[in-house]
Amino acid sequence: MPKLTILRYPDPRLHKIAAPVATVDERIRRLVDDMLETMYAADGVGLAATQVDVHERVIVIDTSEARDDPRVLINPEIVARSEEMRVSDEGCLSVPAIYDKVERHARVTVRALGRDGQPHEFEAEGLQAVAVQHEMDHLIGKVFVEYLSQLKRDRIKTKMLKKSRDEDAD
Ligand code: GNR
Ligand code: NI
Repeated sequence: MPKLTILRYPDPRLHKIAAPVATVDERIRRLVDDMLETMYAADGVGLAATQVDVHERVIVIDTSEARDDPRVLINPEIVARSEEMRVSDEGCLSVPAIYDKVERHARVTVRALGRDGQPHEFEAEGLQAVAVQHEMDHLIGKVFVEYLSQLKRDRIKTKMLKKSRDEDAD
């Protein structure tokens, strides 16, 4: 079992703003490793520190088919975004079993520090571009359901609260 627990919507801690990482030290490297373990165990394509109740700007992503290409983004910044937008179905480990359409930039260029503390830059497209934007939203306290209508969001909230009550009863 991974050491970290993933917060579930509508937990208010999912709306906290993450602070920049001052130094990529042993504590941050340990967090990154624990987040990767948690992401792989949950079969996710990404995980933001916010989701494990750590409010610092750290993201892990792996959108590879073989699940063998971990990307670590510390203090990420989007330095360029395509004008072209794309709608795709999104899900979130913090909102299990809910999927809905969200519009995002089709391509984004990201600058971030890696696990080694060195800056790197890359262009993401397809699912990786979606994941980068989805994870960066988590760092500013935003969950994808906030792009949906108020009606859908209220329904999701009710469903999630009922589900956690049912689980508590087990
Ligand atoms: O695992 C995940 N899959 C996913 C699918 C479509 C769009 C976004 C995502 S991210 C999600 C993992 C997660 O919740 N990261 O915050
Ligand atoms: Ni998510």
